[in-house]
Amino acid sequence: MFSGSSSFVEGVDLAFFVIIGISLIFLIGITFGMIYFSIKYNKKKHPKAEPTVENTKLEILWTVIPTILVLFMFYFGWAGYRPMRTFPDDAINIKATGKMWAWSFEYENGKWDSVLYVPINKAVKINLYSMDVIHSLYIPAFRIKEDVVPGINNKMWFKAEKLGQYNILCAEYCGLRHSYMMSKVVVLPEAEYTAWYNTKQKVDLNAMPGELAMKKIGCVACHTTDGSKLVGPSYKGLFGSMRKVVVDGKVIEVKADEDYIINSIRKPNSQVVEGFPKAVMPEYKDQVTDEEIKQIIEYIKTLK
Ligand SMILES: [Cu+2]
Repeated sequence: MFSGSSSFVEGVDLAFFVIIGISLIFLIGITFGMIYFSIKYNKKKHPKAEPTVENTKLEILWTVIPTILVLFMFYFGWAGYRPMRTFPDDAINIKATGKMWAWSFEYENGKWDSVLYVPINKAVKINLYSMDVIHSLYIPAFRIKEDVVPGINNKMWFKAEKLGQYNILCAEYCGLRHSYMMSKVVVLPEAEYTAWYNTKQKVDLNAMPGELAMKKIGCVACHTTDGSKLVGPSYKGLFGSMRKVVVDGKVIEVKADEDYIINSIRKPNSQVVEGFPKAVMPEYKDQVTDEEIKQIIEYIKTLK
């Protein structure tokens, strides 16, 4: 009946239209019933009220009919939902990481991207991880949405059935730049996908390891390298500069040396740069290795 961009579209849309259809019948029925009764039992025609005390038949009827209707709607909802929770064994595994405020997708061969590339007509299983707060991976065109909760390894799967690009959104309010947490899923023909998968990670040869690490970790969702302000301060001219930071409510001046940068990654809220919101950045622990921090520092040094 419905054709869509994933194998779930039919079931979900059917449940949606069944529920909307039943609601619509009731809306029309109740509205006209109200009008009819208010004319029929008008005060002018019936000046004295005659209340009905008990009507067993009516009570049975208004218990049985809604029960059947609710079970009817439940059936369609369940039928549409069950395949989403039945994971096929031959699915491709992709790890999706949500963080404030970007998505990244990592493949079995270590390749990663901020855009989700998938082959057509092939089951794709997404393992969901959060680096900080609760996010929700939402692909409206595929009719799927799943919470991304720190400490809980949620998962979802889908089979894309139409080539093209579809939006990915975060559907759980996760802070200041929640609305910027968008990406795309690109559905490719199988051969094109395989070719993409097997080409080495496109690495900008001119880029320093620190720059690549920052892109992968997602630092650039909040910090720029060109001096412009996002949620957090820019990296431009950072290294070696004097910074006014708020420590325990007091503004002090510190030098942005290596320890300062390490501390800003590991314990960002112990020294927030004056004028920037407090407690926005999560503490990065095992999400960033010491080696990566070293690379990041080397890169920041070059941003004069
Ligand atoms: Cu989010």
